[in-house]
Amino acid sequence: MEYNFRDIEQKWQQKWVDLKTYKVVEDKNKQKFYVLNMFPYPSGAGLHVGHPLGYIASDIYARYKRLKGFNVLNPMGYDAYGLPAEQYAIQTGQHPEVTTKKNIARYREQLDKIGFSFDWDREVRTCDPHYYHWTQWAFEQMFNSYYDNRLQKAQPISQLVKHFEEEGTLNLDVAKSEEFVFSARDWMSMDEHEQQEKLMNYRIAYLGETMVNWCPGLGTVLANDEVVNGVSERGGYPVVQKLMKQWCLRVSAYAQRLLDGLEKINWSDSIKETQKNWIGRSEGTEVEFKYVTPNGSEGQKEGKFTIFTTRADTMFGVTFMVLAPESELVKELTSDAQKAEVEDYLAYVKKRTELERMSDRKVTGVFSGSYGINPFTGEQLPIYVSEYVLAGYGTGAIMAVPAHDSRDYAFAKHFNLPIVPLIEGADVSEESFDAKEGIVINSPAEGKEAALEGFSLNGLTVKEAIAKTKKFVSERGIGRVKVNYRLRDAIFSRQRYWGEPFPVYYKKGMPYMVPTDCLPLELPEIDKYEPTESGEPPLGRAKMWAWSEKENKVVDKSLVDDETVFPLELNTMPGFAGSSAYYLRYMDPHNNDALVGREADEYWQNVDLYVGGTEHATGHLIYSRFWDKFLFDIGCSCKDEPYEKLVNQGMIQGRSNFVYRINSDDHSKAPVFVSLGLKDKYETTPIHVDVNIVHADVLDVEAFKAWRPEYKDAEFIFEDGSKSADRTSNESTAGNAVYKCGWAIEKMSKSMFNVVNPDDIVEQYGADTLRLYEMFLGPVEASKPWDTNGIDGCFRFLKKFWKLYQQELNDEEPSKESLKSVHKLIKKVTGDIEQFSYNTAISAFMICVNELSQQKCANKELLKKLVIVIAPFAPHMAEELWEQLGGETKSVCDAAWPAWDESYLVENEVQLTVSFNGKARFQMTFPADATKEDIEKCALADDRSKHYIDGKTIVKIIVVPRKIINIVCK
Ligand code: ANZ
Repeated sequence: MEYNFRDIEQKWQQKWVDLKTYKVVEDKNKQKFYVLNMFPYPSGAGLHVGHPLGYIASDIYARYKRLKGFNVLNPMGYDAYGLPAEQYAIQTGQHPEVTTKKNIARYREQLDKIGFSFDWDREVRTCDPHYYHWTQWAFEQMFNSYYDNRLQKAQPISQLVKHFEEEGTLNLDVAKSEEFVFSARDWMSMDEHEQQEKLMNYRIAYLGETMVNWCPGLGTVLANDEVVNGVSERGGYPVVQKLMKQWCLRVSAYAQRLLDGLEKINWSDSIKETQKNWIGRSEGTEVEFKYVTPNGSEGQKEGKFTIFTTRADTMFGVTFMVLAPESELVKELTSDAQKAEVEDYLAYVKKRTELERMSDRKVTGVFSGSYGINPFTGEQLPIYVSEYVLAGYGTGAIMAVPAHDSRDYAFAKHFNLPIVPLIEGADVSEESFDAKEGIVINSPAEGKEAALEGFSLNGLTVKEAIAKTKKFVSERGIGRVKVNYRLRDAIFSRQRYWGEPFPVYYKKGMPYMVPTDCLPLELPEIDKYEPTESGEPPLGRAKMWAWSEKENKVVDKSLVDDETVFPLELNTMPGFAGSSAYYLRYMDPHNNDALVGREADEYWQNVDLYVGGTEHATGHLIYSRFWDKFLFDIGCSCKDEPYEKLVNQGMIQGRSNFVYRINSDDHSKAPVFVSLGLKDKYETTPIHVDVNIVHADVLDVEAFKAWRPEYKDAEFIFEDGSKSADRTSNESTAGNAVYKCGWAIEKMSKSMFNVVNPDDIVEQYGADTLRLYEMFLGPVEASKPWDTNGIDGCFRFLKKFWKLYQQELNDEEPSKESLKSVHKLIKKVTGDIEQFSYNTAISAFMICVNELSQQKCANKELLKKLVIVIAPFAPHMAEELWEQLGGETKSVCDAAWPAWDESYLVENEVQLTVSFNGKARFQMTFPADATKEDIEKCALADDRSKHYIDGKTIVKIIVVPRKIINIVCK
């Protein structure tokens, strides 16, 4: 029988649906294994061959684990909220739900063709109210929680209220936005509004004033990467920094746990490193400095402020101080004389994004007019304001040590400020900036009217000096040890339509939660998807968008009376909201009472294998870990790390093809294209050509002419120099009379005409070939070009595999060689799958099938084992062969992964090198169990030996079986 992949694939895809082959239910008698792909955003362009790479890799693993007896959960769904659908809606008026549904249907169709083992009964869509019900619920839980630093755990806000009632802020060690001090009496005397305001400072989901990139032209906040050179990437509208009330998540409270958790999980070192840097733990010291302002309209002022330093040892090298422009101190410290200059500077900084401020090396700043006093030397230090100090990090104020910090150095040079090294006479150069372990301090500055009699760091190493200074400032009460994290709280509001609505309404500007039993709060209909004329987010257009406390339901906005009917929140949640806990929902997707039921959660626990791209290293993979830790704290998830093992698939790059158009000024003539080999003889312009009309780099000339109207009459100079113009149309393209294209590896993109659609590959070669080929391209983690030229090899292999079974099979004893071939393969493939080394496993299959064909192996049992082993890679073919062989189970998916028998793998022959007087001369093959005497006899009997002995006398023969033979002769 021919290998008819079309019939086979169609038949089994249908059977899998009918038999519910991939439906999975909790089964306590079986060990669970949870495989998860980062779910896709269903874009309008559909899948290209790069997308399924990770899905195929995880599908192979899922199928393998099932064959090994595990109960495997392998779900799929859609990250369905997102900007492209909304932008499209703005342009066309088409409801984003309509386009999203259409795109999902297309994705599903494409996915189905590839033969994945997804349990579609568990599908989730983030835009489905049954799904976002639980996103909203989790948000409410965060609103109703605070983070206890001592317990390192989220706690119900009611407990904090109790603490305030009993002790005020005394003995409180919790995560917060601002430092407040009040007594229990103070608390009790506050009205509800004030109390709520205070509580907001501690909630895990809180409404906070944060600096955002505000784009008035687009009416929305933009993310850092959407702003380029101070204007919006889309449209080029000006962007300003603006303090705005936004929903935020207190991710920073979890910084240490997010860091510690990395030790427990099996992720690549590079992703862990990226997350560590993102969290950015920094152990340093906070030191208090006094300040004095010059005599001005408010008289001379004095006060204190705190700086954060990781180099407390450099106290004697401080020559000036710097405040972040946003620091509240700026106003206080700006002298009358400097006022105008400072204000100009602040206006300039407002236009700069944080990213620009950090990456720009340009030195800018302004003197405030005031001075700080070094607590160690009593020296007066000018206080500057500069954008290189960030408001959101440390205390937003620094002591500057230009001899040891490169940014301080550049600043000092620019403003002509003193530079004082800690090592007397040391060369101040870029190299000395780093804290070198062994460096011994010998600071000339210590001699200066030292305010602290007897305190010296001279003679100490940097490390010792830091420790000594830390201890000293803590004891004197002028500072303390402080751990800082770069990780910021996440801004959680978007001025968008197509996202989860917040279950929040406002009473006198104070947010209240829609009761949990009224969730989900569904996204309302609106007429247009743009901001309102008054600049409100699109939800400002919704008519039915007010909350009635009395009726506990959404009512018409015109009914708002601020007594019982209140306005609802107009922002929606950002893209990462829906993807943060989706892995939990897959465990129990139809549960109407909980995000995940206890039983399901305890059975599935967490994801054993997570597959997705590295681009999510600091976004989704941080938010999701945070979200899960929070759910763990409130007892909703039983594991505090969501993803045990993470595999990052590489990118599939496109392989572009080019044709070379001969340059000509006469545009009335038909264009002429010259083949690759001859192109250097002309002046040409390379033009991208659709890779789908190129085969093995040879252009399908007729298809090319039909591709674009302007190429209708194109002429060609072929590789052998012949011309299309000289050829009659039905002449065959003999020899090298072909048009050869050039090629390059580039990003797979529509504009480069190098996008390959998996549907086309499936149509031409079948899904099994596509699956095999994607894995054969190279290691899963590596980025690699899509090169269709190799796909035929995989297709031929599958045909050869198929052919092995299209003969009379028997139950006769298989040959030793065949047993060895198959058992060797099982061992290799088992090991390779465990390592995700699928390309090497496929090579092993190819070798094995060649061997079995040569051996004319027809043993049914042996060939059956082979079918099971290939099933994860080529499931359709495996099912068909399994059926042909009369397999014991309805589907090969339920067979048992075969074990290999080491005894078949023992080598029965060995190759030895025969040496003469220590010189290796030739190789001989011996039975593995040959004795010393046998080897000696055979070696001497060989004709080649006679040649090397050449009449000399043999003095000694050294034989080490399986290792060497050395014949010594004189
Ligand atoms: C004196 C000093 C001397 C510093 C020296 C460094 C080198 P990490 O490791 O990232 O935590 N700094 C503190 N707050 C800052 C802010 N808001 N914006 C910009 N820079 C800030 O860096 C901590 C160091 O960065 C601190 O230690 C401070 O400069 C600066 F030879 O203090 B250092």
